[in-house]
Amino acid sequence: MVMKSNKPILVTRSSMPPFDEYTEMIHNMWENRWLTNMGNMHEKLTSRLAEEFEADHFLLFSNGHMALELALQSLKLDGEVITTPFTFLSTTQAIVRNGLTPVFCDIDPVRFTIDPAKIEPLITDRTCAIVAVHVYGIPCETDAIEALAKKYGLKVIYDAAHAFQVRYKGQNIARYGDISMFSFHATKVFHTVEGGGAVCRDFGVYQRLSRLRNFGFFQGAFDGDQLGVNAKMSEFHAAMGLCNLRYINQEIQKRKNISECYDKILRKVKGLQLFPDIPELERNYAYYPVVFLNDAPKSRDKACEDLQKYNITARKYFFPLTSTFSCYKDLLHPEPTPAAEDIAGRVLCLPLYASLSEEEINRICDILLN
Ligand code: T4K
Repeated sequence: MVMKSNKPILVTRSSMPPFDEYTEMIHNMWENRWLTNMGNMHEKLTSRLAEEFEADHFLLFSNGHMALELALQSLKLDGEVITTPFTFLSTTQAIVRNGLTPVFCDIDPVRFTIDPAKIEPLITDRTCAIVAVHVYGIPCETDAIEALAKKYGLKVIYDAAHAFQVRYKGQNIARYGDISMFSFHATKVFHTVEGGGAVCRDFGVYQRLSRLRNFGFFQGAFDGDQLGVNAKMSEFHAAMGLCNLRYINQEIQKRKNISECYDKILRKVKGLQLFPDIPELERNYAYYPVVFLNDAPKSRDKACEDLQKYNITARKYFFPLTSTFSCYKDLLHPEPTPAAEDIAGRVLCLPLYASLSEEEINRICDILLN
């Protein structure tokens, strides 16, 4: 019999650096009073992450959403953007808030990312870009996407919110596309409490994006033709990032161990589809998605409810599809995306964070197996 615990298990739990390391890191700020606007911590984290992403042009942001929204703006796009509905609502909102029209493309049911074979029929003379998502840290089929982009002269923006430290086909995931955007939210593998980043291929785009982030200023000078906002990261957030970076390899190793514990038990269960096997992928173990193959959506919803009875919260990331949100009812008329709809009705993300114990994993699996 599975025992109910008083200690709730949530879908994730932020990892924290040692308290003293963080206070040491911010100590000087009580002396110098430099708290934001690209201070010392901000500059250090920018250069550490540029190294991490193997990027020439990298910018920090106040959060991942602003990085994505401004990234799209910096590319001066107009018209239709082909994208996935199987994502967090930020992806679609960033497109719509830029005055662009999202055209929803179906996903690959094994990989959960946009299906390149379904992109080409959606391309029209209004199409300007593809916004693809490395959902759960699973890389999109970058070669096929970028071949299409080249053929039709489209920009490619990757929402890599979940993909920190993922490597694919021998290179850092950040090196794909015109821009790759990352989230450093508290729920992510690497976090700055709130925060985000963008890697740009082109220096001109980087300059524009930098201006958009800070009211139109670039390297201290105001460029009047570029209206910007305030999407800067503060020194306190950057300091958290610098501390967390020290532990990122341990963090990913612990998540790997936990994922392997789940795999060992759940791989034997018929009717469950687990994380896809993708050649040339180095994972970051950001999420543990499980797809219930039988009797959807009842079996997924039942599993979720049963776990909740034991104080365990799993999450239906990403249900419902963003194309179905009521805010788009009068604005968009999406074509059906049956594979995405099917997966959204069957998927459940199980708890995954560095301090999850083996005993807790066994308990979660026992409830699912029962
Ligand atoms: N693109 C994609 C594909 C994304 O998934 C996201 C964000 C973005 C873009 C935009 O990036 P950001 O602007 O957020 O940087 C969470 C996150 O807020 C969001 O960052 C994330 N994706 C999304 C998938 O998940 P919720 O509504 O599920 O979060 P919440 O508050 O329910 O938290 C989930 C669990 O995390 C809690 O049960 C406990 C734990 N938690 C949460 C917080 C806030 C902590 O341990 N510490 C915390 O501080 O959205």
